[in-house]
Amino acid sequence: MKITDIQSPDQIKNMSVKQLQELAQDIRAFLIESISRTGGHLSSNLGVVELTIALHYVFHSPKDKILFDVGHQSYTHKILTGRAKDFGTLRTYHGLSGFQKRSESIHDPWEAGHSSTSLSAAYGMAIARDLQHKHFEIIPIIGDGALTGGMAFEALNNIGVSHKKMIIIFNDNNMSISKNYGAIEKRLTNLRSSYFYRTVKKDVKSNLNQTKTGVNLLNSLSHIRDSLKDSLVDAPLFKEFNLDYLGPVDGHDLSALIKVLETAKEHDGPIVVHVLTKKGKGYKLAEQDKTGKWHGVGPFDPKTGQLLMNLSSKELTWSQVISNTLIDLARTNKKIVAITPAMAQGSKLLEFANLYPDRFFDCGIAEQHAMTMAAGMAVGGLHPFISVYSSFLQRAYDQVNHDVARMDLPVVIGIDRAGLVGDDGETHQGIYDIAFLRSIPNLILSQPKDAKEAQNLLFTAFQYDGPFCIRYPRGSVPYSAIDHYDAIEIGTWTCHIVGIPEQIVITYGPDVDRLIQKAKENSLGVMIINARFFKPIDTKMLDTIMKEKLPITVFETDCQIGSLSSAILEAMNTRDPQIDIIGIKDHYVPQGSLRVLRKEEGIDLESVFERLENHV
Ligand SMILES: Cc1ncc(C[n+]2csc(CCOP(=O)(O)OP(=O)(O)O)c2C)c(N)n1
Repeated sequence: MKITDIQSPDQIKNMSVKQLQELAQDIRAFLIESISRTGGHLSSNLGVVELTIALHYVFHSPKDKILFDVGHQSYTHKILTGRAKDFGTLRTYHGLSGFQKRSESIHDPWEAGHSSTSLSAAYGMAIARDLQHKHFEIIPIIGDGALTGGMAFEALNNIGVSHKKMIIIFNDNNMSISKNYGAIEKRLTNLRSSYFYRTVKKDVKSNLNQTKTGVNLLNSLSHIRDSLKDSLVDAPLFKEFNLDYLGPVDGHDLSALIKVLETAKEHDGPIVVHVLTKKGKGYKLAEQDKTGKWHGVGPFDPKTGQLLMNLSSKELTWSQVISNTLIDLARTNKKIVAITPAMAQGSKLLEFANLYPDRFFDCGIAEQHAMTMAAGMAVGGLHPFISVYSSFLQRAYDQVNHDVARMDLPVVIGIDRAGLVGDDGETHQGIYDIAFLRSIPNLILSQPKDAKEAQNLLFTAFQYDGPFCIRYPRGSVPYSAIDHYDAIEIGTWTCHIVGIPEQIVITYGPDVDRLIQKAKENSLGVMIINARFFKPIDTKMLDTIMKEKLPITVFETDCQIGSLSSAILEAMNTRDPQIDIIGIKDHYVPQGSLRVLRKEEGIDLESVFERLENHV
């Protein structure tokens, strides 16, 4: 079958297993060819081809709801639901999304991009279904990486006592982006190995026996029970959550998959189907990958595996610049430790991990825990560096505020992929962190304009005894290692003059130099301000440039509400307060009665009235 001819999953319903196997091969070839041109999440998708075919064979989408956790592994689902013809537009503007997307297809009941949400969403959908007396299946598919995210366990904690019917597919490929870490991973190793001896296991006793729904299932399924019996093993991890369990099953064996899914479908209540898949299946380089290089790739030559876009030899990614500097600083500063929530590859921390294995911590997909752990390390006398992608830092907002900033702890937060990230779309654009961090007391928030400033900022951050954020974008920058570090005075901006300035532009990050270059090329007389601190901002510099009486443009590349322009307008307003703003200042408010606190903060009615009288 021509892959692009598939319009609907109905087309595979009458296929034989052999035909489905051929389809799987064709889809794999299509994925490799297509992703090699567009880039995308190669390994994860190659791993779930048979699983997705089996899901669409057994269930009836869109009536039944298939939810992929993160959604990065939903390409075969897209193909089977009539979207193969659009794969040339994958992850491009107005093209096919790299994740499930509700606006894209009726077969996408949910959308994500961030990890570990599928179980909560499925549970919510199950509650809505049952309260409205509707009847359909809900099938979340969650990977072993995503299962390290706390949200998944919070959901399981509810699901396990709910008796809501749902089939949780546990897609276990023994990898997150790179190696998966933690106790769960260890526990799973035992569970996985049961697969290898299941065929010789004589007296298999399923944990299905141990819950009420499990007994029902076994009774009602006597006809298929025997054939499945060999697949049923004790599942300690899921049993603890009161969940029935089937598996582990070979995720590349279509007949086994279909059988186990049909069984699970009969089950009344939540059930976990444990599926063992091979990440990168069918593409040798991806199969052998242990570091996550093939998890998400740019365009490549499928024959050689060579990436088609190579950096110039003088450039490094921003993440690499930060990582090199961190490695250098960590040589002499033994208090430095590095933390990543499952992004060692993307954040370029693998070299640090190799050099300082005792000082490197991969927490799994657990931004909240990672941030509080950093705070704990700081209390314990270390000076942690935690690297988090800007959009994933949204997860750790309370931990930055409550655990790091409130106690004013020396934690350096590297905000990677800050600003627009491009092809991963809405969920990954790192454009909100300035706005959501700026309101947190005690926090320093900065962004370098070039690699030299990045190195000096990181050096400065480790000189500072409090929370210090450095954000840096996706992409690369000309780099050479500096031979000595210069501390940067916190809260200072720099001024760059091109020609005879007729106007002023305040901007930040790599756009500073781009703009200088462009102004020179166009003989534009302009004063360009490098606003390398968003908090605190350089109010002295602001005063100086205001005196120039030149038109000022704030050029920001992140969300406009609450970011640099807001900071500037707030500061300007205090100098010429036509608008008098009354509110709680930039600090943590201690305990006290509301009456006392309102008075102390100047937001009680008397204080407000006094201000009103003085304002006229
Ligand atoms: C909150 C959050 N943190 C980090 C990521 C980056 N990320 C995307 S996929 C992935 C690994 C997921 O592993 P797994 O669930 O096992 O799926 P696999 O790709 O192995 O199939 C990570 C860490 C994310 N999407 N969301």
